[in-house]
Order: sequence, then structure tokens, then C-alpha cells
Amino acid sequence: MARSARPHAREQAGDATAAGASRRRFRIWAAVSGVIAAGVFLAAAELAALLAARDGSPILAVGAFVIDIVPQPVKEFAIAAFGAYDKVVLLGSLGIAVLVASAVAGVLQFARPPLGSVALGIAGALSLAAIVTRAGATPLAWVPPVVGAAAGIVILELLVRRLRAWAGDVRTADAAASVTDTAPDGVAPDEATARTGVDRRGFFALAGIAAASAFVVGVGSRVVAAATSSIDAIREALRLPAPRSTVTVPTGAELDLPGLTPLYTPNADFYRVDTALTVPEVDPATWRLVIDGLVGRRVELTFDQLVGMGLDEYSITLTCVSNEVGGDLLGTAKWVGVPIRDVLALAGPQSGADMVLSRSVDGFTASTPLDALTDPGRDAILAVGMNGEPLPLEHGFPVRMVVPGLYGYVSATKWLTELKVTTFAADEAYWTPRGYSAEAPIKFSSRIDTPRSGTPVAAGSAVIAGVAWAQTVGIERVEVRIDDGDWEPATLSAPVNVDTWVQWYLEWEATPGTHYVTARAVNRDGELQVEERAPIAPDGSTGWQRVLVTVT
Ligand SMILES: Nc1nc2c(c(=O)[nH]1)N[C@H]1C(S)=C(S)[C@@H](COP(=O)(O)O)O[C@H]1N2
Ligand SMILES: [Mo]
Repeated sequence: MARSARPHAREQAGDATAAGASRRRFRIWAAVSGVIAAGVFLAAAELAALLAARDGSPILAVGAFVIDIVPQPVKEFAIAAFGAYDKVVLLGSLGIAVLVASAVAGVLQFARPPLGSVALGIAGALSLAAIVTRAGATPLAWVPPVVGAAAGIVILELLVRRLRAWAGDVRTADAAASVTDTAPDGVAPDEATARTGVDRRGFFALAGIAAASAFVVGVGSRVVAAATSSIDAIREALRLPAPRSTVTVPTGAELDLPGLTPLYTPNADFYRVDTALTVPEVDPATWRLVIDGLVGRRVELTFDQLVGMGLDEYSITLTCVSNEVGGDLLGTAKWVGVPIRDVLALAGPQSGADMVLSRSVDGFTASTPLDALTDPGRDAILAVGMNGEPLPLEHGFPVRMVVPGLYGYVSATKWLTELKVTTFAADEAYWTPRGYSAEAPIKFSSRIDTPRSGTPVAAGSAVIAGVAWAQTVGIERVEVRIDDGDWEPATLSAPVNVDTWVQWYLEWEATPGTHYVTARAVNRDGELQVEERAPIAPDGSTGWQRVLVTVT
């Protein structure tokens, strides 16, 4: 290798650039090692979760933890911006954060061992904390994060050790090549280059095997866990006793108009709002409802005992506090269940109590005024059926609460497991410290389903139609105004009961141009729907819906 003919200065500059490029290259491979180690961490933990404790998955536990701690405005933004994909977006952001952090851990391990392994250990400890502090964590739930962290650290150590060996060879070879025919340590350049090749291949072989196994094991474990969940089959096989009474739907209760929401919302279309990242799996065979707190005696009910109290069918419109004016976070179903007052009576609420804190298996809680649950005039129920079938898993299987007239977050606990009779002074529900009122009756309202803003209407006879709800009171009338015209009464469907929305429509001779269509309701107490706009927090939106319609 004749190099002395070249000017010395340029040679050194060239070497410096080459050394910089090679340092950068090793840093990139160190970052890749960190990402692979994180992948091995997660995959090993998923496998351990599949075998030892399904609730021990760090991915799910950390995701759930993040959902709980995300500030309310961010959560609202996510729901508003991404709708049902809000959780996917939150988890995607979490995934990117994990990717960046694990790349940094890899670089740290390369530059300052064992800092990268320490970082993985900390990640293991944090996910362990997120897992074991979750409501209803099983005894072996600690195993997956510990196994995962151990596997991740071993892989990171092995990968970075090989990477450092390779980097060392390159330095030796460079030094050998640039100084003399023999390196300072006596290694011939050819020999050094050969060793470089061996160590480089060693690094890539391990990296490739680790990455591929992490992918196969991780994805495989998740898929198997999802596929072998038997709760679907259990629900399919469940036969509820026929209810003693069914809902009578009067003739004229369902208007058949194009664009109008159906009277009963099919289960598949029913809105879903909850904090659960994965749908809780509750087997009715092992399900228990505990009624405790300020009661004469603590009561524990099995599913069969609950159902054995006698089932009846109820028509109730459920509404979410997050429903904006004109929004679709509400729906109506025929629920089959048992009055909550009968269930509470078994335990005997004590005087002084004014609230029931209902708890879900996933830790969610709701605070419901005790008198709303004991009032014989209000059909507050523990529901087990929805529109002729057992509750769908995502709507609370096997048992949930449904209370007419109260927003879902203070009354409609899904995957119910406990009713604690208590006081508003002593206990707080999930949403109370997160910017929502402890008590939240539904604000009665109306919605225009058709015409829709942005969908042009043909001039001539058209139909304006929608729904209106005033649970526990009933809708007296709905009025519609075109532009600044007079308020005209709409025709209402025959009400099923006061807890179920009514449909309404008004015929309209649409004239070409753009028009504002506004609707408002009056309830059976004679109150007019609130015109002033209010945001959903802290206790529900208000305002008259107005749509801009283009007539052509
Ligand atoms: N366990 C649990 N129950 C819950 C919630 C929840 O986050 N977790 N959300 C409540 C809210 S805010 C509403 S509006 C209703 C929605 O019920 P649905 O998803 O069946 O429509 O469920 C309520 N019950
Ligand atoms: Mo809600």
C-alpha cells in the first residue's frame, strides 16, 4: 500500500472525515441495536403474558396508564380530531416515543455502557409499576415486564458488545493501514480487515435473528392471545331467560324518512365511549357483583342470582356528556335488566348515604345520586341484554348500568363489578377530578338529521327531520325555523316513553339559495331548550342546532 506519495495534510483531513463517518455509522447501528432490544423486550413480555398472565402485557398496561394520565383537553382534542381512532393515535404517539427512547438507549449503551441497560431496566420498572397498580391485577402480572426487561437487556448487551468489537477492529485496521504495513499492536492490515469482517458479520447475524424472532414472537403472541380469547364464544353460547315484559312500541313511533336516525340504534352502530384500551373480558360464570359501603349487610350476587331476580325490557336513550350540539354520541336501545333499587334493597342502604359509586372491572367509576337509583318512578337498571341479545362485549358484557336522565359518565358503568353505597363528600368518581361535574343530569336537546350541511337539497318539497330527547320528562314539541322566519311546530312520532327520544319532521317548500334551518325543543315541563352555547365540560353542551342548507 503506497501512500507516502500523497501530500500529508490532505491525507489527514481525509482520515478525519472517514473516522467521523464511521463514528456516525456505528452510532446508527447502536441506535438500531436499542430498537431491536426494545422489540425483544416487548416480544418476550407478550409471550410471557400469553403463558403466565394476560393482564401483564406492558404494551396494554402502559397504554392504559397513558390514557388515564393524558390531560383532559388533549383527550377531547383526540376524540374531536380522530373520533373512534383516538386511542390508536394516542398509542401511535406512545409507540414513536418508545422508538426514540430505545434508539437513545442503544447509543448510550455503545458510548457509556451500561447506561443503555440501565435505561431498559428503568423502562421495565415503570411498566411493572403500571401493571401491578392496575385495578384487578392478577398475582403473576409482574412476570411479563420482568421477563421482557431481562431479555431486552441481554440482547442489548450482546449486540453492543459485538458492535464495539467491530468498531475496535475498524480502528485497528485504519490505524494499521495509515501508519505502516504493520499496525502498532503488531496486527497486519489484512488480518485486521479480516477480523473486522468476522465481527461485523457476528453483529448483523445476531441483530437479524433478534429482530426477526422479536417480530414473529411478539406479533404471534398478540394474535394468539386475541384469537384464543374465549369470551366471544361464552357470550355466543349464553342464553338469557326471556324477559317477563317487553317494550310496547306504539304505532307511529317510528317514522320512515330517508336520512332520519332509526328509533332503535342497531348494536353495531351504537356509539361507544370508554377509557378501556382493550375490551375487558368478564366471564359471567365467575362474575360477582358486590354491594357494600353504607349498607345493612354486604351482598354478593352471581350472574344467575341477578338474572333470577326477573328480567324486564326497558326502552332508554343513552347520552354522552361529550355529545356536542348536533353530535351523534347518543343512541337508543331496548335494554333487558333488573331494577337497581331491587338490588340495592338486598343490602339495605343506610340513612346518610347520598351516592352510589359504581365500579367497573377496569377501575372506571361513576358517581350516581342514590335517589336516582331508588326512585320507583325512574327505571334505573342493571342491564344484561341490549336489543334482543346479551350485551355486546364493548357495551359492558355481562352487566352494566343504565339510568334514564343522567349522562353516561355518571351512571352507565359497563363491566360492572361493585356498587358502593357512599356519599358525594366521601368518594369521587373517575371523571370528577378530570374536569367534569360529580352530578350531571342530561340537558334535554334536539338534533337535525336531515338535511345535512354540505349536502345540497333540490328545490321544491323537502323534509326536515331529526330526533329530540328529554329523558325522565318527555318532549312536548319541536319547533323549526327557516332563516329568520316564524317558529313552526314539527310533527312528532308517537313517544315510546319519556326515557326514549322522539323523532320529528317538518315539510318544507325549499326555495333556491342558501338557508339556515334551526331547531329547538320544549319539554313536558314547558321548558324551552337552552339557546346559549355551552361546551361539553363540565356538565354537557347546550345550544340550538343550526344547519346551513344549499338549495339548488
Ligand atoms: N367501565 C366503563 N364504563 C363506562 C365508561 C367507561 O369509560 N368505562 N364510560 C361511560 C360513558 S362516558 C358513557 S357515555 C357510556 C357509553 O356507553 P356505550 O359505550 O355503551 O355507548 O358508558 C359509560 N360507562
Ligand atoms: Mo360519556
